[in-house]
Formats: sequence, C-alpha cells, structure tokens
Amino acid sequence: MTTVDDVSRPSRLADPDEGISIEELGLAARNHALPLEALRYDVTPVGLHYLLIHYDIPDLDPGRHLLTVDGRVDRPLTLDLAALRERPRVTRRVTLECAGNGRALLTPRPVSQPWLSEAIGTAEWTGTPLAPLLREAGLGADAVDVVFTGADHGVERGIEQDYQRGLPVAEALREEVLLAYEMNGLPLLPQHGAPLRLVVPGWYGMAHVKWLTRITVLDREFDGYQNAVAYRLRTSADDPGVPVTRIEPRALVQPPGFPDFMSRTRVLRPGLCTVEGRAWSGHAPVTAVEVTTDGGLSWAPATLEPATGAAELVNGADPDSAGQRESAGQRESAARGPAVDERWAWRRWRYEWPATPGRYTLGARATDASGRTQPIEQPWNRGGFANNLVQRVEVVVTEDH
Ligand SMILES: Nc1nc2c(c(=O)[nH]1)N[C@H]1C(S)=C(S)[C@@H](COP(=O)(O)O)O[C@H]1N2
Ligand SMILES: [Mo]
Repeated sequence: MTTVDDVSRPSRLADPDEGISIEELGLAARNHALPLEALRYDVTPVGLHYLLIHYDIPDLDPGRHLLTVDGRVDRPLTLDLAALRERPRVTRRVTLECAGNGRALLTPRPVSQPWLSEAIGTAEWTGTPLAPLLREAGLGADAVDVVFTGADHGVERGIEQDYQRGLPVAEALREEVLLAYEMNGLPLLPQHGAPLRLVVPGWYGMAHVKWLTRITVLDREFDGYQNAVAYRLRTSADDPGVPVTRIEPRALVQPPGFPDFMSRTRVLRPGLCTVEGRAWSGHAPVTAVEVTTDGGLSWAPATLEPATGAAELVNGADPDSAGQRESAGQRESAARGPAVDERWAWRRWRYEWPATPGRYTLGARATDASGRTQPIEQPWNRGGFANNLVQRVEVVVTEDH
C-alpha cells in the first residue's frame, strides 16, 4: 500500500561531518531570513521580514474568506473580513522570531529548516483584538485550550494535517493578542498569512497561525502534531519534553563595515566604529545589552535606546476610556500619526568601539527584566529550538585607513 509515509522524512540528527543537504537547502530557499543589514530599520520592510511556511501558501480569496469560532462556546460565530474590519482596530509593533532560529549552529544539527541566527523581523500588525471576540462567543467555563487552524495542508513525519496550534486560554485572552489583517499598513501579503493571521506578542513564531480559518475552544489540552510532537524542548527522541512558548532574550549585531562575498567576514578601517544592533525578549523588557569583541571572553555595556512611545491606541473604543489611558508617549506620537503599541518590539542599542588593526569576533548579549540572558555555550535540544546562543560576527580591521 502506498501512504503519505512514503514521502515523509522522520526527524533526525545530522551525522558529525554531514553538510547541509539539498532538502535543507530547498527549505532555506523557500524560507528566507532577515538580511542582517536590515536590523537598521525600526520596522522591517515587508519583503525583508523572515518567512517560515511549513507546507504551501494556500490559495485564498479575501472577498470570500470566513473565520469560524466554535467548540466550547455558547454562540458559535462566523465572520467575514468586512465584519472583522468593523471591529475595534489596533496596531502593535511586534518582533517575531522563529523557534528554530539558531538551529543550524547546534552540534549535532537537527535536520530541518537550517536557520543561522537571522529568523527574525519586526512588523506593525493591524487587526482586531481576539479576547472580545472570544467573550462574545461566550467562552465556556471549562475552556482549556484555544486551537487556531490555518488553511494550509501538508504532511509532516508521516502525519497529514492542516497547520494547527493550540494556545492556553489564559494566553488567548491576553489583550495584546490580535487577529491581524494588515502588516506595515497594507493588507497581509500571501506569504505572511493573507487575509488573516494570529499575532501572539512575545511567543515564538509557530504560535502566530497564518491563513486563519477556524478558532476552536477545547475543554482539554490540544494534542495536535504542532503542540504534542513538533514544538517541544526534548533532550532525546523519547523525552516528552516541554512546550516551546515565549521568545528567549537575544541581541543581534548589525554587522559593521563591508562583507566578503563568500565568508561574510566583515572588513573595517581602523578608527572609532559605532557597533549597533537590536535586542528583544518575549518574557520581559530587555534591561541590558553587553558587547564582546573577543568572542565572549570580555564584555562591555552597550547603550540601550528607550522603547519608542510605548502607547496604545484602540480605534473604535470608547473615546473617554481611551483618553484616560493616554500616555506621554501617545501624546508625542500623535504628531507622527496613530499611536502604536511598541512594548513587544526590539530595541536599538549601540556601542562605540575604537577599532585597531587585527581580527575580532563581535557579539552581543541581552538580559531581560526576568533575569534571563544568553549563553555562550548552548544547552542542546533535539528539535533545535530557542537556541539564543550569542552571535559571532567575524571582523578584520585592516592596517590601511
Ligand atoms: N498556517 C500556518 N501558520 C504559520 C506557519 C505555517 O506554516 N502555517 N508557520 C509558523 C511559523 S513556524 C513561524 S516562525 C511564523 C512565521 O511567520 P512569517 O512567515 O510571517 O514571518 O508563522 C507561523 N504560522
Ligand atoms: Mo517557526
């Protein structure tokens, strides 16, 4: 008998000296990273934002797209895009990171999408908050998980499925969680989930379900593939592991100077160099960034820029209650257009480095208000998730000026 097992690969680790395979290259070509020079933009231009698509981009007609809310609710709902757009409208600037970011740097290497450390991007997502919609549907008191189903379909390790992720009900009810229909002020592009996706600020990418068609409330924990099998931190194949949830702190250096084509080693002239980059965490605000120029032997503090205008705007909400919440940041940003909530976005940092001739390995380390920071040596896990190992940027400072 012929089955989907015949086309599907088991999970596996690369052999000690095994290079990246053609299959991994195929995934890397479909799912591109952020070019690190794009760390210069506060908001990543849409085409430069990283991408991760497990199966195919589905063929959806925004004019006929429907979202169903069902399961353990008193009043199941069906809404089209027009109905969602009539609901309260919010814009949040959110840094998204794939849980597999850093995977290809692990030894042994889990064979999957071979990310280095650039599976990130920051966008302004506009949509309507999820929680009021769930409350309108009448969330059952016995609700445990909320399952989000995408329109994309495929097979993974022998299991045929729609892309689905369950989220604990307390997370689904956080006010920041959005049903987003715009990215950077324009309708979502096909690759980013058009016409509708979930945005769960602070969580790794897999939770932000694209091409959203259905929201189902369960009275038990969701045991679908992407929660029970795929996104777990395991030490071995038979370890049940723990779920991958929020983004671990990370800082990235925007590589200074200019690159060598193949090695990406940076070339720099001697003199004072402003080393800058971004830092973020899904657990708590970033409180410190340190920089190394010797591969992690010594560290110096970087200057962290304040988060810009941590304000919130709820269009269509009661103007008085919105007014009461107006902050200094919001009043300031009123001059430059609608306020945007930036609590979940990366922050810029900088460090003045007097570069003298020689070879250097640059990196940066973020620490957040929860005390979490980045390791120099990564505790390994079998899926290659949440690897926030400090980045290594090789730099040559030349003798000539
Ligand atoms: N329906 C659906 N949603 C999805 C995925 C997918 O394959 N299908 N990939 C997830 C993963 S693993 C990540 S990292 C993010 C990537 O979002 P982006 O491509 O918009 O950057 O989408 C998530 N949402
Ligand atoms: Mo991902």
